[in-house]
Amino acid sequence: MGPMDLRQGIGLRRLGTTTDEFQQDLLSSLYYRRGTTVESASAHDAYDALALTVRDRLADRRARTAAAHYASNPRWVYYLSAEYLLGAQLEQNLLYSGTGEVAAQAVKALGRSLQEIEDLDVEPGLGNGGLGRLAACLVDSMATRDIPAVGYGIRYDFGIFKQSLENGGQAERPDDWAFQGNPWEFPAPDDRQTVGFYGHTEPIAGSQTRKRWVPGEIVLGEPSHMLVPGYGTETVNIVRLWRARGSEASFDLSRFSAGQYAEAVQEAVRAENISKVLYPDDSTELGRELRLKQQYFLCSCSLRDIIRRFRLRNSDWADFAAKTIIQLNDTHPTIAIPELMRLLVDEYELDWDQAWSITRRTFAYTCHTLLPEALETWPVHLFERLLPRHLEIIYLINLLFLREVEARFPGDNDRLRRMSIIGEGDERRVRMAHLAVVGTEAVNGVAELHSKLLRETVLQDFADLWPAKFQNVTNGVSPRRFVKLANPRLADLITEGLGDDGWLNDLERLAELESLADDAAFMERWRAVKRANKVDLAAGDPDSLTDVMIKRFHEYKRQQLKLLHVITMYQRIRQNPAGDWVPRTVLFAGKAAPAYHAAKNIIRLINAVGATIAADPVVSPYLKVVFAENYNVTLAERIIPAADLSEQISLAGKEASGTGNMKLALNGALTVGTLDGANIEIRARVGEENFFLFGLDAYQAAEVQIRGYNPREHYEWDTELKAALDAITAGRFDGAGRELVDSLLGWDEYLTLADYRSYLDAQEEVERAWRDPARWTRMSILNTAHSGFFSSDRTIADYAARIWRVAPVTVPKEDQ
Ligand code: BZD
Repeated sequence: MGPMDLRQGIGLRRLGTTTDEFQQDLLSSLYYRRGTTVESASAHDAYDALALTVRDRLADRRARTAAAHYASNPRWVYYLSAEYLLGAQLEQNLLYSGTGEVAAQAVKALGRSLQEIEDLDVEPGLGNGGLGRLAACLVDSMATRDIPAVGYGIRYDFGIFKQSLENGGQAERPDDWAFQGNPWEFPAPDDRQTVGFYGHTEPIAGSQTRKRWVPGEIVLGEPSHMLVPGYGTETVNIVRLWRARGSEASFDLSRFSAGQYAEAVQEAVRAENISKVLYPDDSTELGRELRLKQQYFLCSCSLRDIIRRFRLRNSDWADFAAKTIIQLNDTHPTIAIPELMRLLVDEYELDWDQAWSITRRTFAYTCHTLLPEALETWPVHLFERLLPRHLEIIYLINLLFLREVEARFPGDNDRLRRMSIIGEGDERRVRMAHLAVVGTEAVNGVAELHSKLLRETVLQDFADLWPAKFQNVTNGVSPRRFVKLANPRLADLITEGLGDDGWLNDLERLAELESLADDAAFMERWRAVKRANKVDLAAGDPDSLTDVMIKRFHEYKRQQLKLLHVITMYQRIRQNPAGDWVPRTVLFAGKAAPAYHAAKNIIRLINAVGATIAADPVVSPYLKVVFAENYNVTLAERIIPAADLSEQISLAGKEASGTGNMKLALNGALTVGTLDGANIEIRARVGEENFFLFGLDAYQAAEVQIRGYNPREHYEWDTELKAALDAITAGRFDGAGRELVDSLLGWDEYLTLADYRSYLDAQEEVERAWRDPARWTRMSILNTAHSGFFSSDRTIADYAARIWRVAPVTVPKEDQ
C-alpha cells in the first residue's frame, strides 16, 4: 500500500481542523444527514449532527487502522464479553479526536452550548457492574496500546434497568437507550451470520467424530460496531455488537393476510427476543433458557466473524491459534469452546486432535468471582434440547480430559468426580468454569488475592494438574475517563504539577506528585478542587466529609455494615448533641438485582434511616444520608471526583477485585477497607498510613466460619451494636429492616457483626485524620500519586505480555 491517507486514492478531501471547517461540517451534517436546517433543528438534531461530525473525525483513523492491521496480519485479540458499560460517547470522542475546543466554538452556530448537547448523550447501559465496565476500560486501553483487537458483545435493545425510588424502595423501568437512535453505531448488515438452535444430530457416514447438526430454529445475527479510539495514538479499534433478527422466512405472510397478525410475526418476535434485554443478574443464576441462548448467539456469531477475518489473510488452520487469541470475560461466553470444536470438526473437517489442539491454544479465560453460587452451571437436559451437538462435544471433551486426570492421579475417583465438567447432583449440570479451564491456555483472576484464592479453593484441583496455566492480572481503570473526563479540575492541577499531560497514558508518572504532597500552595489548590467538585455534585454541605459507597447492592459487599455505622452515629449524636461531631454526608448509590429481595430491603432501610435523620433537627446538622438514584457510568463520573472517603468494606475473600476502589483512590479519596480484592494492592502502594484498614482477613474469616460463627455473641457483647439493631427491630425507621436484623442475628453469612467494632474504630481514625486538614490533604495527594499502577493500560500490557503474547502494531499517521 502506498500513502497512508486512504482518502487520497479516491479523491476525498481531508477533514479540516479549524473551527470554521468543523462548523461547516457540522452544518453540513445537520442539513444533509439529519435533513433539517438551523432554524428548525431540535436539540436532538443538534446532538446528532455533532455526534456525526465528531465520528467522521475518527473514521479516517479507523480506516488507516484497519489497513495497517490487515497489512501486518498480526495475532488478533478478540475480547468476548456479554457486557460492555461504555459510558457516554460524545465527550470521550471529542477528547480522543482532539476536537473538544473547535466543537465548543462551532456549536454556537446552532445556538446551543456544548454542555447542553452533551446532556443529551445517553450511555449504552449494556452491562451490570464491574465486569461490564472492566470490558470497556480494557478495550479503551487495547486501542491506546495499539493492540489489534475487536470486542464482541450483544446489542441489547434494553440495557440495565433504570432505577428510581418509590416510597423509599427500588423501582425498575426498562432502559430503551437507543430510542432516539444511536449515532455512534455503524450497522454492517453484510456481515450478518446465521445461528441455529434446537433440533437433532445425525451421523455422517464414514466418520466417527463428525456429526451433522440439523437445527430446529434459525436466527440471524446482525452486527453493528462502535469506534474505540486509542488516546494519544492513531489506532481506532471497534466493538462489534450483535443483534438478533428473524429471517425473511420468519414472517408468515399468508397468516398476516388471513388477519392472524400476532401469529404471523411470532417466529420473528421469538428470534428478536434473544437480544431484547440484558439480564440484570449480578450474582445468582436465573437458569433461564433465554440466557443460554444469548450466550450461544454471541459466541456463534463472533466465532464465524473471527474465522471470516482469519481467512482474509490466511489459509492454513495450523496458523489459527498463532493469529487468534480469544479472551473469555468470565464464563458467559464459554460455549465458544465447544462451538469452535464443532466448526472445526463438523464444518471444516479437521480431525478431533488437531481441532482440540487449536482450540486450547486459542482461548484464555478470566474469572471474576469466588462466590460458589455465581459459578455458572446449566442443566444437562437444557443443553440437550437447545444445543444437542454441543453437549455431545462437551461429553467427548470431558471423557478425554478425565482420562488425562486418571493418568496423573490413578484411582482417585473423588478427584475425577470433583473435576468433571458434568456435575452429578440431584440434576446433572454442565459446569462452565470447568469447561473454561479445560479448554483454554491460560486462566486468570483479577487481583492478587483473588488469583491466589482461586488456586487454593474453587479451582484447586485444576491448579494441581496445570499449575502453569494459572495467572494473575490485576484489574485497572481508564485514567482518561475516570480522571481527565470525570475530574477535569484535578486533571488540570496534575498536569500543572507534573509540567505536562503525559501521565494520561503513562500513569505511573503520578508518582512525581509525591514531592508536592507537602507543598502548602499545591495542597491548598488540591483541597479547592475537591471542594468545587462537591459543590457541583450538590449532595450535601461541601465542607462535610463526603463518604461514598457506590457499587451494586449485594450482601457480601456489606452496605448493611455502613448502615449500622450510620445508625450508631445517629444514636451517638442524639445522646450527646453538644459533642464535637465531624459533619458527614453519606452517599449511597447502586442497583439491586430485581429479584434480590434482601438487597432491596437494604435500600429501603437506607432511605428510611436517611428520612429519620433528615427529620431530626438535632442530628441533621451533622449527618446526612443521600441515596443517588440510577447509578451508572455517567453518575459515577460525577460522584467519584467529589468523594473524600471510599467505602470498600466487603467481607475479605469475597470481592474478586473491585475497580471503583481504584477510581476513587486515583481521584484522591481515602479508602476505609478490608483486606479484600485489590484493596490489598492499593494499600501496599499508597502506604498503610494512608489507608484505613479494618476487619478480618480472608483466612481469619474462613476460620471463624469453620469454628461455628455465632453473630449473637457480638450483639450481646457490644452495646452500641445491640442498640443499633434494637432500634431497627423497634421500628424506629418506619418499620424497615426487620428481615435484615433477622438474617444478621440468625446467620450473618458475611460476618457483618464480627467486623462491626473494628469498622467503627477505623471510622474514628478517619475522623481524627479529617480534623487535621493538612494531614488529610497529604494523604489524599499520596493516594493519587501512588495509584498509577491501577491504569487499565498496565492491565493490558500484562495481558499482552503474559497471556496473549501479542505486540503492538503502529498505525501510521496521516501524510502531512
Ligand atoms: O467484576 C465483578 C467483581 O465482583 C469485581 O470484584 C471485579 O472487580 C469486577 C471486574 O473484574 N463481577 C461482576 O461485575 N459480575 C457481574 O456483573 C456478573 C454479571 C452477570 C452474571 C454474573 C456476574
